[in-house]
Amino acid sequence: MSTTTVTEAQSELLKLTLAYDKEIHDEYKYSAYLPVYDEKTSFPPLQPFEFNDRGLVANKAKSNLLSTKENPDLKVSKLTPVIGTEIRGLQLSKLNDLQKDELALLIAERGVVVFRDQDFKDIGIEKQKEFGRYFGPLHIHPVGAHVKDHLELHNIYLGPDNEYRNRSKSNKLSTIGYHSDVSYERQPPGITILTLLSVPETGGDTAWASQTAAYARLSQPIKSLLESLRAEHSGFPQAEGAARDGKFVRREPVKTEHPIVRIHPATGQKALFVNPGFTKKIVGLRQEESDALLKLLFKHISLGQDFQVRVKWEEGTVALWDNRVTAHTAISDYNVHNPQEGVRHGFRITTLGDRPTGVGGLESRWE
Ligand SMILES: O=C(O)CCC(=O)C(=O)O
Ligand SMILES: [Fe+2]
Repeated sequence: MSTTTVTEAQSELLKLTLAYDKEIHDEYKYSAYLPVYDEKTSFPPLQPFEFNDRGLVANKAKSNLLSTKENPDLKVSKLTPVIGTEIRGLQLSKLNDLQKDELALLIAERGVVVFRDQDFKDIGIEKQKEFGRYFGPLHIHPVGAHVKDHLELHNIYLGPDNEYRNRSKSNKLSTIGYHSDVSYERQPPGITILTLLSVPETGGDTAWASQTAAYARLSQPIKSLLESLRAEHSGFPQAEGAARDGKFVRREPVKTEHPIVRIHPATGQKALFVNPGFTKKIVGLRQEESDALLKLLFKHISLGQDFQVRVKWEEGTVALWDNRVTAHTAISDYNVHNPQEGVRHGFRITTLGDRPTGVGGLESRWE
């Protein structure tokens, strides 16, 4: 991987590492979105804030968002019975507030909503951020690459000039790693908006698992047990790994104990809130008990193809998911060194949500 550190001699010293090879992106339309690391700006711990879920005030029938009378071009289809809806004929960039409220509810109900043929990638970074902010404050990733001058745009990039996203997978049997985005945060993300700018001809799909269905499938005794427990989600391994790899850690890592069964504020649905990416142990159990129970749940989430959906990206696709009711994984099955398979590049806008609440008011807590 060739990365260069350029120190720009401007009024202030800006230390910026380019995480791509300039030469192979000469003619790239989205070169302003290529991955970089600001190695100067650091952030204090995230502070509590009051979160208003837009889905709470939405019209349940979604008559503004999904009206075919108003919009005869609209095509809405369920990708599977349990999770995932695909929408064609509607531009995210043109939605009014009532429609956005209904969209927030639809995402909560369906887990992930995939919009095709979008102009979202071309509306400019300020408008992209403004769209995200409607749903919640934007998260700045503690260690990830981002878009130059916009730390809120977390970079997704895998190409011949930067294989860093696959580093931890090189000694693994597969690239699958189900997670809920940065679930270690005190008020972890609600809606994530992922836009791809460059899509391999084939490969590089994303998969989501429904955590409401995963919860619903469990037997009553296991449900009852889990509803009384919290699990620890940790940002430490990610931050320590990044530091080991010479990356800048812009916010100190945290650990948070979240209820294992979480209630979505807008739908009232219960969902499992543990994931193999960030959940380290179940609080209050013996080590072997915690290990066994987490292993059971991670296997359940990862193997449940009958409550998962796999989406193939197209030019113009934008996917929006609710991290409170889903887990997801990138599928890095293509050969980045084959020019026919190409580069996969995009950006993620991640909105923060509520402090998780479980059954009987069981709340997240931390030291
Ligand atoms: O690239 C993808 O398909 C998903 C990436 C992802 O999970 C993430 O950045 O959170
Ligand atoms: Fe993710």
